Amino acid sequence: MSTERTFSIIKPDATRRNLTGAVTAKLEEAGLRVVASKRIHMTKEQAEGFYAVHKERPFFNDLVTFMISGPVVVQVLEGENAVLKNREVMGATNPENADAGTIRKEFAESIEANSVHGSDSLENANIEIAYFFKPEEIVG
Ligand code: RTP
Ligand code: MG
Repeated sequence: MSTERTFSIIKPDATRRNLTGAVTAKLEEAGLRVVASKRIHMTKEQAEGFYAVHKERPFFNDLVTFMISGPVVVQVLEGENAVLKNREVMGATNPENADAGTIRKEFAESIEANSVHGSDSLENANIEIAYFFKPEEIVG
């Protein structure tokens, strides 16, 4: 077991429905600690850069449009095996396939408007954290 940091986004469908606290409670109940958090409205350029790995995918333009459709909350989460733990509490990308009790099962509206993003590896977590946060904004 090792203490890790991962990166999370509470997506526009969740902020629109005032679920910021409800989503964060799920993360905390899973043993993750919010060590940085800010509410932002991403620019198109920021969202395109963040999702650059998906730029050849058919859903890329829709995803960027969705991610800039309202404010999001970007967070750094800390805990034992934080990357995997966060993926588990998020649930499957498509809420129809998500396990009971997961964030996406309880809150997601669709495969796109699925309430949360979470880093899929420790390497990507470090890249994504650095994309949105300065080191001094993270307080462990
Ligand atoms: P995320 O990156 O947001 O944590 O989600 P993920 O790993 O479970 O899903 P990924 O395959 O990385 O896709 C990124 C986000 O793109 C949207 N998406 N739309 N319309 C579609 O078929 C489709 N597929 C994916 C979702 O918002 C997904 O979370
Ligand atoms: Mg992903």
